[in-house]
Amino acid sequence: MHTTGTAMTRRRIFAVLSASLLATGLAACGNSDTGDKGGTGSGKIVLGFSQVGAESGWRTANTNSIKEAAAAAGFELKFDDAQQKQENQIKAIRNFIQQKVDVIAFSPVVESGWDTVLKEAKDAKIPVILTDRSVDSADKTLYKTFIGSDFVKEGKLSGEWLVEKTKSATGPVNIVELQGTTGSAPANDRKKGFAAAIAANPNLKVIASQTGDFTRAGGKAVMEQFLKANPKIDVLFAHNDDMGLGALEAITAAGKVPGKDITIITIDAVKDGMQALADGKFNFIAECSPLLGPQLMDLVKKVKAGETIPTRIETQEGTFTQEQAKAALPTRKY
Ligand code: GZL
Repeated sequence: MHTTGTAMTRRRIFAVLSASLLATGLAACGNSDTGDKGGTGSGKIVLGFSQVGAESGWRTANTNSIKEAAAAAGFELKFDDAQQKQENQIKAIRNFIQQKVDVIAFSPVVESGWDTVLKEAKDAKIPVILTDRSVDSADKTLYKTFIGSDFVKEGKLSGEWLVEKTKSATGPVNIVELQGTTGSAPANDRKKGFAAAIAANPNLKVIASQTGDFTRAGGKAVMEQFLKANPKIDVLFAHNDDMGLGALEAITAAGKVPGKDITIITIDAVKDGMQALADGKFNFIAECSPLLGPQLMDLVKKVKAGETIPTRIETQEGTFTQEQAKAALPTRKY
């Protein structure tokens, strides 16, 4: 077919234009693909996670849940262990901002001192999700949501069980308390809930209360001091299983029988704690689930997609007596 010069020129122009439009389109798609999925160009959603540390069995189970769920979701996970130091978490969050991750999630080791770095994340248009522990920032726009437990309720359930157990006691019931990390939401709120639950019973007295920093070593060292300073201790309330497990060593070394001479109440319900409960060394545990990974990844997807999510998501948890621990142990996931 004979094509005139003008028609030929028009065809060539059309061909060149189409090719350049196609190339631009692909590049735009490629850029938006990289741009949408964080600055790493991996093509995946990039999640920056700052973890408190590795202080307890609960924390280990929580870390495993997050890593496994991120892998299952096909996310690129940038994971940082802050060794229980707030300055390390702030550094990690700033690194995530520089790396242009898609979403930042973290468990704040303490409640205060986060506004500046969270404002930096907000200015960088990187959404933040709080997991496990919360912050006391007045500005609720600094994070998208909190997912975790109701720590006040955990303390309240612990206190209510003790009130019921000691209702026929006539004399004073001396309680010692191993607090979690000073300034952390679980330590503040569990203490608050427990104190409120026993307040109406003047014979229930907290005669000593000190932090064991959620670790076994801390629980053992502080319990040794409690035992030296207080000849009559009837109850130990430990803010987590690990401090209770550390205290067991001190109690036994002092020639006392845990679970009998001293009633022991803890929080978490990790496997070692549940074993101590089933063995009669602990008397009651209020559960605090570390298995937040799958829910967190679902929230990351929704936040990345710009969907609206609830501002607070609480995990469902129970409590365990010695008999219930024996029944539950074989199927415990953590
Ligand atoms: C509670 C969590 C606490 C656990 C401890 O959600 O932050 O920190 O109770 C852990 O075992 O160390």
